Order: sequence, then structure tokens, then C-alpha cells
Amino acid sequence: MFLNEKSIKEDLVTNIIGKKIFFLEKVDSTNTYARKLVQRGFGEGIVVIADHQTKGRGRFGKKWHSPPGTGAWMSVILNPVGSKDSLININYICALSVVEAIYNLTYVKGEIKWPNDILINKKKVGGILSELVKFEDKKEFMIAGIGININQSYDDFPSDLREIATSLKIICGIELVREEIIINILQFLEKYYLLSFENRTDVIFKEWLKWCTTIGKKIRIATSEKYFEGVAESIKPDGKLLLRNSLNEIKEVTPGDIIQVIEYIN
Ligand code: BT5
Repeated sequence: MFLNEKSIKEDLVTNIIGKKIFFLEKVDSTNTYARKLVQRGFGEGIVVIADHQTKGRGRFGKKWHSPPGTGAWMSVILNPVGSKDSLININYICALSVVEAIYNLTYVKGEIKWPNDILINKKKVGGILSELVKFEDKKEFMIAGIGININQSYDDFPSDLREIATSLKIICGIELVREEIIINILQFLEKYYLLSFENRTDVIFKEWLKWCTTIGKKIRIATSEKYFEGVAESIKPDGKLLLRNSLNEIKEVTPGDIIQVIEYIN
């Protein structure tokens, strides 16, 4: 069933996020569509929601499976006041909003796997893809892409994803109302977005850390250039991960450089 546009518009209580929402039955990628909107002059708070993405994207050109009638595939245009730190923070804000929305509606505790995976029972239920659009006049916008598997059954996933992906329906045993999840995510997003403007990143990270399962674990990280191994010690206020290696040296890792994170059991 296609998303109920009216119920989302009527029930969403926000001032900035979702002040205009584009509902699309089918699109290549909501992030690509949002980028075009930014180039046409649309700005902060605009949301693009699609029922079906034919070329949903993950990071570094990876594919995001986004079949019709099952998920929340959406992008939000944000205005991250120009600093690099606030760009990173938008990733954290999105992940936090997703886990809080899921918990609020289902009492299921999702986990944030640094930097951008949302897991339940060790399987991926959602992911975040934030992309920057820069103009020559130095104006910048962030496109925060959020994908959540909601009503897929096990067999709806392609065989290569079945053992690594999950949906809220698989976890909860019932179909969920996609509109409610979308509304909740957007409302939490507005709450944390406003906090980030008040420079309350301390509050954001404190909340985020409650849901993040990567900290304290021994992990192996792949960047496009090399691997790093160590214990994920903490997150700096600028969003970088502090990794302590076996020589007791600390390395700072930027979320945007990470292709893959593998967790080891301690
Ligand atoms: C992500 O990338 O996890 C970011 C996903 C963001 C998707 C949203 S949907 C709305 C917006 N528009 C877009 O075009 N994208 C955003 P990454 O960490 O690179 O993970 C990609 C990997 O996740 C793939 O290589 C698969 O292994 C796996 N994957 C693909 N589709 C999946 C799905 N539906 N559920 C769980 N895992 C999936």
C-alpha cells in the first residue's frame, strides 16, 4: 500500500523539518532527488519520501535495497551552519532519532553501530547516508538520507541480505504503520537538530552513547586505504572515534572515511 500522505502531513508536529514534503511513488534515490531540489533553490526542512527506490544508495556506491510498500526511504535537507563538526553530527542525530522513534513505538531497543548502522539482534534494520551539497558562494546543505526496513518479511530480502538484514515486522511479529514511524523519526530529528543549533552536542552525544554498541568493543575498521584495529574507546565532541591499538596508541577516525566496521567479541 502506498504511504498515506495526508496522515503524515496532518499528524507531524514540527516547525522546521517537513515544512514541505515531497511524496513520490517511485524514484531512483530520495537523496538524488533532494540534491536536485537543493540545486533548484529548496532548502532547510524539505523532506522527500518515496514508497519505492529503484537505485537506493548506501555509502561508497553500495546499493540500498528499497522495495515498494515496505520501508521508510526518505531524505531531509538540512542546513548545518557550515562547520565540519556539525556535518558529522547530523549523522549522529539521524541515527539517534531512528532508534528513539523505534523504541517509542515498539519498545524494541535498536543499536547504533558506529558510524551509521542501525541494528536489531545484530542484523541491519536501517542505515544513514548523509551527503553535502556545496555551492560556489560557500553555501552548504546537508542531505540526510534515512532508510528503515519496516514491513519486509524474511523472503522479501534478496538472498545476499537475508542473513544480515532484518525489518521491524520480523522483529515485532506484526505489520507496523509506516506513517507513524516516519512521523516519529522526523519529530525526534527536529528535537536534536534544534539542540545542535544551541551547541548542545554534549546532550546529543550523551543520548547517542546510550544506544551505541561499538564503544568498548575491539573492532577492525576498513578505510579506502587501509585497515585499523583496536578498541573503540570513545567519541570526541567533533564526532571522531578514538581507537586504541595494541601498542596503546590512540588514532582518531573520521566517520566519513569508513567503508566497513567489523566488531570482535572482547
Ligand atoms: C547505508 O549504507 O547503510 C546507508 C543506507 C541509506 C539508505 C537511504 S534510503 C533513503 C536515502 N536515499 C538513498 O538512496 N539512500 C538513503 P552502507 O553503510 O554503505 O550499507 C550498505 C550495505 O547495506 C549494502 O552493501 C548491503 O550489504 C546492506 N543493505 C542494502 N540494502 C539493505 C537493506 N534494505 N537493509 C539492510 N541492509 C541492506
